[in-house]
Amino acid sequence: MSNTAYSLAQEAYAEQGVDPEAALQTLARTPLSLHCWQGDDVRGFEAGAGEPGGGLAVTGAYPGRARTPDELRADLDQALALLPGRHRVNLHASYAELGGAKVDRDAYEIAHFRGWVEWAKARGLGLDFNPTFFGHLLAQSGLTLTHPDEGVRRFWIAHGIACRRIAAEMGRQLGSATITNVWIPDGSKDLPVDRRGPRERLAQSLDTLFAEAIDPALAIDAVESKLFGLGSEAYVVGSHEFYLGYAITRQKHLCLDAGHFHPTESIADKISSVLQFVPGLLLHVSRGVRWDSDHVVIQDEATRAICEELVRGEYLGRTRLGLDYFDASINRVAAWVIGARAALKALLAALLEPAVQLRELEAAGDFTARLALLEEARTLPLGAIWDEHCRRHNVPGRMGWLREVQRYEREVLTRRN
Ligand code: RNT
Ligand code: ZN
Repeated sequence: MSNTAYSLAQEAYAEQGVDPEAALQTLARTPLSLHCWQGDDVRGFEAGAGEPGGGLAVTGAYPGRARTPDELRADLDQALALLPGRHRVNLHASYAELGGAKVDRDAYEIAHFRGWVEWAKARGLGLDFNPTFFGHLLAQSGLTLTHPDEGVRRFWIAHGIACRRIAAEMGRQLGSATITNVWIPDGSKDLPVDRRGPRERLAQSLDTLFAEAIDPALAIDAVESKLFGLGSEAYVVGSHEFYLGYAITRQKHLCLDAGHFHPTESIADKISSVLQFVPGLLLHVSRGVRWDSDHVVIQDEATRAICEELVRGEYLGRTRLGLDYFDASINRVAAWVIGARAALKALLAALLEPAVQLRELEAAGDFTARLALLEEARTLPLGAIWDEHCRRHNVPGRMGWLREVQRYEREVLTRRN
């Protein structure tokens, strides 16, 4: 039955000059980096771990939050089993397994991530990484790399340096370059008088943090901006302009988080601009809703537009796609799967665009037909191609995945409380 649907869909796409087989090949080669922090409400596993702080607030009280690394890995296994293709997992330093050792973040080592690396290696997964500049005594003021106290700044710089070394070692052991993303919460709730000092300190801190050269085959660096956060409504030191300038002058990857701009501003339009000047992009695919930047990704206009730009500009090779959201009001494993499948479907839709025809129409100045075809393409049978993709990768199609999550909830998640 599904094969019939697939061949009919193939015909429909062929009529528009599109080859679904080529689209499926590209889709299968494109990994998403699954953010570990959806599974435990951004808490991590350090001693005394609790609410994340840093302006990150997780709402909802759905049962089943992962409380240990083993639980989180089991939940990730369950989510990954429901995604077609081979993906990656994105860790924060706060997910270190310290085994009771009294070691602070400035001294973390690869040994503290051995459990994660072995788990990833056994599954052929790549890992990505983030220093954690929140949820710590020395981040309680809301300032880290920009703190006026040099000692505090030095602690956070040392943390960043430690994390880059860990990331490189992860990349070496797994045979796939880790992307290390620096995001800091630093900012001010109310109108600051000095906007310059913190930004000067941030540039200096970052230069020290990044001073050590690391083989890009092992690890690459990204920097992530934000417009405002809870508690940093009036001023965020690491703004878009700051990091755009920083990434260009230091040739770092720029991380664009879809929820970190004005509500009507799309990161899709930024891609072809910034890629003129930075070596590569990290995308935090997320969904902003009013003041929250981290709702579960869906196939909305913004997500589709991002994928269209990546495909149209042939930028997939220079882009790392990561998810970044946290929702504790629904089943957390389902939240991963819904967001990841939505992102993959949006990418598939972009790969199935009648690109040749659209470009011809545009070149000919026929903007009437261009708009008409863009609209027509939206109702081409994407679902049948997606179902075939799931079938080939042995994962449940349509709503079949939800039954798996519901079983997992009954058998595993509800027993955690
Ligand atoms: C915060 C940033 C950042 C975090 C994660 C946990 O606004 O988006 O990427 O969500 O590092
Ligand atoms: Zn982000």
